[in-house]
Amino acid sequence: MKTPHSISEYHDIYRESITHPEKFWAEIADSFRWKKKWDKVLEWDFNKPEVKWFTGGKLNITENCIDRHLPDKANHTAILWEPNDPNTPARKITYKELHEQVCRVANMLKAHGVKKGDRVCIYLPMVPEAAYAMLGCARIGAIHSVVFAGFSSGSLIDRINDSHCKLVLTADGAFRGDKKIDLKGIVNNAVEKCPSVEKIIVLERTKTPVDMKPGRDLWWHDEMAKVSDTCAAEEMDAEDMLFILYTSGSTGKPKGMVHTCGGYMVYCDYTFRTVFQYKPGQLFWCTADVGWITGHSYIVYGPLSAGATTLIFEGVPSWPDMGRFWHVIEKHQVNIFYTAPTAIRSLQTASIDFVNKHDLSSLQVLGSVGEPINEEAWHWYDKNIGKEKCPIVDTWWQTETGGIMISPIAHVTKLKPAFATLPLPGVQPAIMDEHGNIMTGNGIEGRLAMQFPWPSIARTIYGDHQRYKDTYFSTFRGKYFSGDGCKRDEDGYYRITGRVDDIIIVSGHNMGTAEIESAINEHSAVAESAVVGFPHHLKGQGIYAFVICYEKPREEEKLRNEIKETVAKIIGPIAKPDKIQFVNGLPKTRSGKIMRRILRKVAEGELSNLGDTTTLLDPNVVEEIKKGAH
Ligand code: 7RM
Repeated sequence: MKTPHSISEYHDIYRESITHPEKFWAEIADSFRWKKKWDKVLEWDFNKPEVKWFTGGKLNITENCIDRHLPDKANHTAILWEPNDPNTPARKITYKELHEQVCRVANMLKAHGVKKGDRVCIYLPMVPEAAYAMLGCARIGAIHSVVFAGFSSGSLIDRINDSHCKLVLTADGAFRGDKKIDLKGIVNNAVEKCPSVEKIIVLERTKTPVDMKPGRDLWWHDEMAKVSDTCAAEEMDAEDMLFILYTSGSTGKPKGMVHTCGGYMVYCDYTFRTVFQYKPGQLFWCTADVGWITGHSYIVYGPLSAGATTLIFEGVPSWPDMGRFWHVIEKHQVNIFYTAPTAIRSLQTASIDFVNKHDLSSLQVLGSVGEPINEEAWHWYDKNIGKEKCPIVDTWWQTETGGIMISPIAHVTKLKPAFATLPLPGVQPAIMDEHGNIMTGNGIEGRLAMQFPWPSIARTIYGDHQRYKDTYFSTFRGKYFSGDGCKRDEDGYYRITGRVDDIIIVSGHNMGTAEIESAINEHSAVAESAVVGFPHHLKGQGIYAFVICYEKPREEEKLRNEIKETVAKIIGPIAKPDKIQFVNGLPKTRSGKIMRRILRKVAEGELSNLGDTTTLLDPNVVEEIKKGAH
């Protein structure tokens, strides 16, 4: 096997993986169920850019995630579902039941005219049906575009229209702690502006009364009952699209990252087994939402491909109390727990009794993802949750990378708090200096790039290959640029220092500053705005907005609230600014570019050292901003 079990094995496998990458990945890919083997392992050119893995290979990912486990694992639990309300019984879905449900969804989609290559939007809460929906699309070769159910109708409209989704799978509502979210209402508002949508299939979850438009809207349970529970898996080319997932960009428009069938499957499965050292019979829980890449790769595709039991949690960490995660771990005897630093930091502020009243002895491996984990949170997680006996895998990766890239391997890599440590086999990072040269040696800091393709790299941005090229392949010639800053210490260990571009990571979610600015500007009182991140004790980064109004605001607090609500309506509540400062001008260069570097310093409270301000058009603007900072 290619999965290292000791650090010396890691070094051997790593060396082999970069000297003979094609041989390395071919041997891993060999263990999957292919309808036809590939002709060529890899064709690539980062200058074009173009990447293709396993060309000529034919497969269906659902056969690998479900059918191939059926002989032995038909009655094993594939999905363990823990509902929002702790008093509602959990549900176990076996691999056999998963097969039936996925086939039904596939047949239901077909019955409503969905064909291979069509796009289907999934806007569902964290219920097993969300996984059935994704896999049901994949079964027939339809391309899913999952939209996080916390996004508002504005975001939904942009995402549906960008990829012309034909059908939307949603629910009447969603439970989130003690709140109910009116999903169908949000979808109804959205689709008025989405001419491509022909049908909406609605899962009954909250039993909230909803408006159903005859001829367009259908109930999930009615449609599922009409179709058969078997469905042949469509033969897909390794390079056919599997899904589109939107991620924020540095312009207002989100980027539809495209992942393809073969490479994504191989990489998700391999990294899942390797990083977490998953053993048959273990229960794996990733707390992400399926609306993010982490949910795609490590709730659905990775664990199911490995034949694991994956826990899907509908609720929130803070309800009914701050001990919910720990309660779920004890209740179901979770073995591997994968969460985000933002969740750890917020749970860390609650009384330790919420942790200590639960037996967490089933835990064997802990994971972290989404943003740099600070040392304090790392130690709290290690001591209180892992009881100093569980390795913490700090996994660095991106929507664009499809799977984990730099991470410790559980029980193998010697850990260092707040370090993502070492590249996984097959991953070839480079740290670049400001002139675009590779920095060699250790004890260095620069920007993180990749020198060689890996199987699950996103192949393009849906409908905009030029933007894909500009964003990822133009900063450094012939290399993939991640957008992150990175250090390599004396031991050769990698530490990700955070974004170097206009993306901020709020509670582990990517937000484009431009996207938030354009939402703020929708408020009729606002003339212009500039958004930057600032260190936030719980969220990692918070959102700080500098806002210019047409007239001096009379009631500042009221206007702040209105602006926050505007943003919540257009993007979603997660994008609400934490701080809003009204200003008369923004620091701009002569060419009119906002000098975010200065705003960032102000937002961080570093007023005395703003760096070079000589290129400013009007230095007075900065003095005024400094006075009003909070
Ligand atoms: C998986 C995911 C990607 C961005 C990425 C980083 C940041 C993610 C870590 C991290 C430091 C980590 N996809 N990031 N994981 N930074 N250490 N372990 O989060 O597309 O939503 O975000 O998240 O800045 O570029 S994502």
